[in-house]
Amino acid sequence: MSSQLIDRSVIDAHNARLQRDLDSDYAHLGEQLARRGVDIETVRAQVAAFGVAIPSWGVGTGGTRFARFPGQGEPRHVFDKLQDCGVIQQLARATPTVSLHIPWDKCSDWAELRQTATAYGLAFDAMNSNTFSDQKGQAHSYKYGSLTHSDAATRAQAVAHNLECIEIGQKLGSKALTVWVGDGSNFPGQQHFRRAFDRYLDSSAQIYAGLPADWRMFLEHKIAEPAFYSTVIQDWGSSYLAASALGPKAQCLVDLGHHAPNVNIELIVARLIAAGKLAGFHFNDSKYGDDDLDAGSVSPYRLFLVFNELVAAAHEGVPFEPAYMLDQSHNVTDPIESLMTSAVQVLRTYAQALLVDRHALDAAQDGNDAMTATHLLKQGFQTDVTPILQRVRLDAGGAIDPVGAYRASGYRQRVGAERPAAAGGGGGIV
Ligand code: AOS
Ligand code: ZN
Ligand code: ZN
Repeated sequence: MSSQLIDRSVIDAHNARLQRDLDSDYAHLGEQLARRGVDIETVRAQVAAFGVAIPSWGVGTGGTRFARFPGQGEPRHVFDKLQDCGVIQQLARATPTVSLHIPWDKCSDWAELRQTATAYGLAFDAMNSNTFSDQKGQAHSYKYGSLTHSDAATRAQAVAHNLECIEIGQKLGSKALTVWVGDGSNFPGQQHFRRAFDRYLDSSAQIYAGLPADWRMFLEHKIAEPAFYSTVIQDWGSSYLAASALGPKAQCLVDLGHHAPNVNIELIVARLIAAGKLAGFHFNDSKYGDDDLDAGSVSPYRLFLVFNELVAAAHEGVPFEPAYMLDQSHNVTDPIESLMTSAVQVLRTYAQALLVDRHALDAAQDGNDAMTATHLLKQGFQTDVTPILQRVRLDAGGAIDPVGAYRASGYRQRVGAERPAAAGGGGGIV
């Protein structure tokens, strides 16, 4: 099985060429940080302990509402997807878990899937249900909604599907269920807002009742799409109301692309942390809407400001345990390259946020010194932490330059020959 992944000798040869430069860059950065009172080894250990999950659907080409242009060697089923995730983890060492989507990732032997994951050094993150599209042979259509549908039998079917996702997740060692529903309306007057929300609460309470004791339920809000006039769980307000009504195991998941333009997402994150309701994140980037561009590719400072809230809360000892996942749609890149790059970007941003002098920031805030406060954030954001990231990968057995090593390995060409062109799992809605 491991022969399917990247050969150790390819990674070693690649690292051997880069290690001298890394050593000198790392030493130099260590000196710079020491002058600021920051111990590079402490930062390195924190970054090494950080992981972000890969969505199984991310390793296929996403596509849009208009078209999907499959790439070479697209994964044909969940085992292929897992193999690609194994490569991402092998080289970038930042993504120890995979998040599955049911029914896209259904298979006939969950025990075998779990064993395969373990062999690749992977475990399973949150399970994702799908009641936003109809599956073959399904009795009731989700055209007019799922958990909030006006018809009780359709709601019951959607509840049963979520309970099945929990059941599968238990076989895989998952500990959370993420529920995103696109339910809503396309015309003013089409839907009774309060009744639809009540139906959501009623249906999700039935799912919540099926959660094992050590599981959490992540409610993912999204402002619009596929419903373009109104969405039932459209923002963190509705999500928070629902999570509060359900109970302590229900929390609010923040997908960075799911807000109105210019919304202050880091402020939402701070509110959810304060309320004990932050489930975690779907990282991606956007320019216009739920674009699902690669994390930090357009607005890296916005991502930094989110991490600044997380690091501040951790520094202050606030109890919280966010789940981190990428949720991107790759249309013009090799998904493996995008996912490695985005995982590294997430770690980079975390490292930058760790560099902020929290005590100096507290003092600047208390003293109303806006210029110093904002300078302290910029100082962290503008630090090139690349040597720390490279070192963390090298120490964990990964590649100093994951994309370079991946290209040198010829993995894509190899799976291109092994996997005949197929439609691929996972659609254009991410
Ligand atoms: C949809 O816009 C969301 O981002 C969800 O997370 C969705 O379930 C996932 O992207 C799979 O389509
Ligand atoms: Zn998402
Ligand atoms: Zn989305």
